[in-house]
Amino acid sequence: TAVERTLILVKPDGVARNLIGQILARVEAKGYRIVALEQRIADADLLAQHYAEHVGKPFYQPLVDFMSSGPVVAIVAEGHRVIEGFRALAGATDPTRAQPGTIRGDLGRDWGLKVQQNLVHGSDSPESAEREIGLWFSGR
Ligand code: YYY
Ligand code: MG
Repeated sequence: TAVERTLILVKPDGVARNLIGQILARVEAKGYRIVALEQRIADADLLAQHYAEHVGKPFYQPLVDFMSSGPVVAIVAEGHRVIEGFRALAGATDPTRAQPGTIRGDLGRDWGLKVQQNLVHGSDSPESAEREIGLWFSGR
């Protein structure tokens, strides 16, 4: 298999709860290499591009409001099948339903906003990964 890269975000809830290190530790412990990392506050334009597939859905505006509510950590991780592998590490979208053993399943729960506070994002395909890495790390 070929080496892939994926975009991981530690979302504002993960940063606010001081879980950056625990999340990075799981990525590293799995054997993936961290090749870029930056903490920043995402603006509406970046988030509109990042979540283009969800524009118009009922959860879109609350999602973007949440994602711009505080800093996020953007990470590029590298490894064989890292796109699929990080999605497996992250667990299901709804942290209440995510399997224990996953990032969302172990560290996440419903805090009253249903599923948007689910700690991490991971690209879902090679095409998404390339597009998202370009958005978050343009010119690097
Ligand atoms: O890829 P993943 O993050 O697991 O889920 P997506 O279906 O791409 O949705 C992106 C993001 O939107 C999700 O992490 C939480 C939020 N969301 C939501 O608030 N309500 C939903 N019904 C579905 C998704
Ligand atoms: Mg997604």
